[in-house]
Amino acid sequence: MRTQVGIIGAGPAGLVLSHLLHQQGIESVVLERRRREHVEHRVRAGVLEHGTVATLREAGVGKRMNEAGLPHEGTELRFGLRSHRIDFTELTGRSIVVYGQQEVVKDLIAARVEAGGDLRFEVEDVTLIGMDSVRPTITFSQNGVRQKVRCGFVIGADGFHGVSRGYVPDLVTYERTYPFAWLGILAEAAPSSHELIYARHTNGFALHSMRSPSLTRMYLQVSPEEDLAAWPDERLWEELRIRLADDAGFELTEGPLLDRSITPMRSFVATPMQHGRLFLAGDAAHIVPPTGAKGMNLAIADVRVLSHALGGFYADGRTDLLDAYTATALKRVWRATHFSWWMTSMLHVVDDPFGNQLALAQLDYVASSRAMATSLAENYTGLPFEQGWSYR
Ligand code: RFL
Ligand code: PHB
Repeated sequence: MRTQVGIIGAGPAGLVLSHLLHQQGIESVVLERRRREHVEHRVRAGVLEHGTVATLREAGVGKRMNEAGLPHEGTELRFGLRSHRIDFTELTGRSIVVYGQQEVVKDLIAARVEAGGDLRFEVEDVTLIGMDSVRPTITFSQNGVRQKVRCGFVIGADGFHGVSRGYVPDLVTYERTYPFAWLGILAEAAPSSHELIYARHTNGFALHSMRSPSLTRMYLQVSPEEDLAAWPDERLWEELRIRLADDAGFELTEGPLLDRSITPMRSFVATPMQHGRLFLAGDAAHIVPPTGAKGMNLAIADVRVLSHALGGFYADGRTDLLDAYTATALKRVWRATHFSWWMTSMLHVVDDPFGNQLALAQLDYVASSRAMATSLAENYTGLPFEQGWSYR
């Protein structure tokens, strides 16, 4: 088999890239370890930045998002029983859309399948050969048969636990783990507020989010060693009621739980994001804690840069855009890494009285200063892109 771009991983990074390349007449093969049903049903991120929404619309995969996505023009910060609204639209002229990552993934898979794209699920033992040559090759097994794809370029979009990052020699990594995790639930219950609520309570952080007018997504700060079995439904609801309470009588709508999981929190950045003709994108190269809602947005921002650079290579033989990939992508990655770390530190309770007082002072400042609120809104809705995703 031959292809122009071999992509490992059918998460948001791999699928968006395959679609954007197709829009520019560049062919790709996507190799995914899991079943299609599995990747279409993983409950993960939910917030799409202004620029992510625009990218999906421009690329012709925004139809369902336009119909079912929930546009949000602000968010709430809650602490000391008081609510403070950050008005994104008033402060920045931009807004976000709440639309589940698995819906984005479904839309992209449907578009690739409809266009006759080569997507392969349930592949095993992906191995990369000759990444520093002009004919990098991927080998893999499918249904017990070993196969080979000769590529022009290979994209490692295989997430944090993928294999691609291991093929970049002399990788430098930067990492921070946090002394807490998020226990996330999906409930069949109408959202209790029109907007997301980021709450800091002395018991810990809580987030009220949603997926649709009948599905609520919520998170609780817990210990990284926490056992899900210690959280029967009644305890979960009780703790959510305590942490999300305000002085205006906030009431939480309850309903049956459809999903629950615990996610550890980590910041991680690997550089360079390229070795020869191998390029890393999304979680394969960097992870942020979910407090800033940046993970999926960064993955899509990376592949916008790659789509433009690969477009330049195939249209005009340019290599300068590809050579600049690490620097271009990391500029945004480090900004989002700082923002996610900052939101995380401000909203979580730690075993450090000094740290907790600083966090409260910071929250107070955001709630009372237009300049600080604008900074939060600008980062949350997403900084503008420096270039388009299409080379032409
Ligand atoms: P993904 O989505 O992890 O996709 C990588 C794909 O590669 C496949 N894969 C392989 N395929 C073939 N061969 C191999 N050797 C392979 N190894 C792995 C995997 O099966 C998978 O399908 O990475 P991508 O595309 O970079 O997208 C990144 C986003 O998924 C991620 O940043 C966000 O989901 C992070 N994240 C959140 N981000 C937010 O912005 N807001 C959130 O609320 C939020 N919640 C979350 C999250 C991530 C979670 N994880 C990782 C468990 C909640 C959870 C639970
Ligand atoms: C979500 O809806 O899953 C969500 C929203 C905002 C975040 C993190 C997760 O910061």
